[in-house]
Amino acid sequence: MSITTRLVEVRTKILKANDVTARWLRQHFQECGVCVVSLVSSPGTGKTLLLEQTLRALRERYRVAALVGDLATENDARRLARANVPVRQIATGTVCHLEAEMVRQALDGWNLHEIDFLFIENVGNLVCPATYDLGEHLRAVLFSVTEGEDKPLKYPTIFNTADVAIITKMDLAEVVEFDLTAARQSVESVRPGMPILEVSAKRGDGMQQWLELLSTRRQAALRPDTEQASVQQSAELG
Ligand SMILES: Nc1nc2c(ncn2[C@@H]2O[C@H](COP(=O)(O)OP(=O)(O)O)[C@@H](O)[C@H]2O)c(=O)[nH]1
Ligand SMILES: [Mg+2]
Repeated sequence: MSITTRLVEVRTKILKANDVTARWLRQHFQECGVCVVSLVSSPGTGKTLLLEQTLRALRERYRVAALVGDLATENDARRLARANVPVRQIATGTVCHLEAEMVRQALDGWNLHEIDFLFIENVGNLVCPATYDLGEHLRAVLFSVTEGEDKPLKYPTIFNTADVAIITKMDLAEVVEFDLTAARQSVESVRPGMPILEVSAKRGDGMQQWLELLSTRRQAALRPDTEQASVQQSAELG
């Protein structure tokens, strides 16, 4: 057996193990009535700032918490903790994405029945997180006006695994001559019909639409018939 063949086999096994844990997490989240939302983007796109503003806005109506992944430091967890909600950092070391097992371990000791929304900020990377299901109900992929309109064309896989695209830093759009039409077309060509939000977490643009989308998705995700369907699907798969 060649080295290449063995590497592929190991990777397949890891992905399969991740899917099993992700399926368990999804069912557990459903049973506890917690809606789980993950954010993924390149480093510096604005995940943490958007999350901080989101936590501040939602905590008036919902019980919210967050997990945040980075290779090193607790910086983002400290920033998010300013919203006065439970936050935990996952330091991945050399790993360029979060895995379902890391999420499972990070939740140890938290009573998920007491949380309405759990947010997960993934490690800044548009490649590796694409193939790792975290059991989330909603995956948001972000790209900022300073990164170029063709990000979706360059990284189609992550856009294909996400449920909503968020264009961030809209307050800078004019100064960097961002072509919004081209950016929207990039998303549309990779993932026709995908909802696209235009947001500036700094100035507040688009925050209302984002918060409304979260509430609507939470209701849909946790409807009893969805729960039933998910349990049934697990039984069939299991
Ligand atoms: N002008 C502007 N800057 C932003 C916005 N969102 C984030 N930033 C800045 O971009 C930098 C990276 O943001 P951060 O939230 O840490 O990105 P992350 O690496 O994706 O978590 C920080 O300096 C933020 O203040 C925005 O909407 N507008
Ligand atoms: Mg961050």
